[in-house]
Amino acid sequence: MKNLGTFQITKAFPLVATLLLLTQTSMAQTVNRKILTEEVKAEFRHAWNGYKQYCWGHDDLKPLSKTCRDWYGTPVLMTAVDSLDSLYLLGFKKEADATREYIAKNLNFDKDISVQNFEITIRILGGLLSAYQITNDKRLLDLADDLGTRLLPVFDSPTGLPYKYVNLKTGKTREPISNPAETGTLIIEFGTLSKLTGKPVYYEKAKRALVETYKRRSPIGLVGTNINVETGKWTNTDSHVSAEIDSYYEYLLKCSLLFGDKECQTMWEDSITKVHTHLADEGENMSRKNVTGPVVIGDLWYGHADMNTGRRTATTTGALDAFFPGVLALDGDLNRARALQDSMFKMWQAHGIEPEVYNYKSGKVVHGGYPLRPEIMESTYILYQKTKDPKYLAMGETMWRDFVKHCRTEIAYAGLKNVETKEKTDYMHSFLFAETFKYFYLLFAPEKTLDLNKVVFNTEAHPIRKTWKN
Ligand code: DMJ
Repeated sequence: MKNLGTFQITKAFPLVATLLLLTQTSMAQTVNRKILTEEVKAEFRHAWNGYKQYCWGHDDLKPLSKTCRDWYGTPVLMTAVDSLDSLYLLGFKKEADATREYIAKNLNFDKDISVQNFEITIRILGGLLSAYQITNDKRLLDLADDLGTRLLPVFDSPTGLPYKYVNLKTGKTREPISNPAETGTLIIEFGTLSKLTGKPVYYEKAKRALVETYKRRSPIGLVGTNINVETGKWTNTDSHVSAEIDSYYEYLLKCSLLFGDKECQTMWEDSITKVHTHLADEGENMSRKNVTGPVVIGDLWYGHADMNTGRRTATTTGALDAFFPGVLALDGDLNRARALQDSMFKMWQAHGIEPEVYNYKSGKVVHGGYPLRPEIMESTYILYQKTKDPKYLAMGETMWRDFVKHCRTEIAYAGLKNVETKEKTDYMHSFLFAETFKYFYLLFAPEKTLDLNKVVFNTEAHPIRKTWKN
């Protein structure tokens, strides 16, 4: 019995495992990356043209009614900013330059609107910083600096944990009930802003929020779903790696990768151990004891448990949870990453597209929406980069074909109301351009397109490069 590390498979399955690998490899040999790369570009262009034709100057396109949505009644150019670095990456330089010009001339944060700090940070602050690093256009950094200053009042709570909303003009904050994803997914953007402007305040405030979240972990090392930023007390003790917690874990790791922050590394290492101990759910094909080769078969899922007792509260996962194999792979835990990715792909294949919430024990869809989420493509891309196993290209191709088949509309792309009926919903999130198309593209595009070792993606897939010394 050979130990391959943290995750293992039973001896009873070597033949099955080999056959599985051979099937996947031969499937993968037929993947034509060049054609797929061109297809992704063409579909990106199709959706972008739809957005431009109907909603240029507005935040988002509603692709069925061909109308527009501005998140706060007045535009903050959500889709334009979120898409900018993707436009450059996919090679649409002329379009990207024109969009950049439009943003530089029209984006203005001096508005009497109360915005959600998390969403504005990951989509707009992250988008501006990434595009600045690509273009060196100082106007983008100035916009980011102005936005960062206007967001800073969120941290003025008794605990240093950020309020959910802040008024960009008055600095008035609201909504003290937050969650680890919103209190702990800020350090990549605010930290980068500090490094690029030389103003330490951004890093310090976001880092404190991350640490204050971690400090409130339970005695068994888990965090809950909701926390009051004024009292520092948990208002919902359900623990998981899904909505409202997910990217807190992602940023503990990425903070250490991008900034070399040792405290972040320690917090990540401690937290991930507790997640494996209390949240992992291993199916009957999975064993921690026996191992025969590099192929992991069987089930690994991460469910819900009470943060204080570790008692299992739900056996649900979903589209958002699919970021987790990618994070594990980034951390070098390839055995767990591979096993979990296989599980997530099973969830996708159950209906030819993944649901928002899925019960992995019963195989039932709990919430059937699919708002064009990118997490499973992100993990597929990272796993392919880390393993070069062609099975991930084949996986990506299957998902790409399903995605186009079910989500394409006459003028753009639409999320699904229900993955079982495939009925569409009248919305196209900006993360379609920022993330979903980008990860598909990066999976299939030539290896030299982007070196994963040289960038850290924020949770909205905006690549950040460490261009500073320390
Ligand atoms: C994105 O805005 C980000 O990836 C965030 O971390 C989670 N939700 C969406 C995509 O699903």
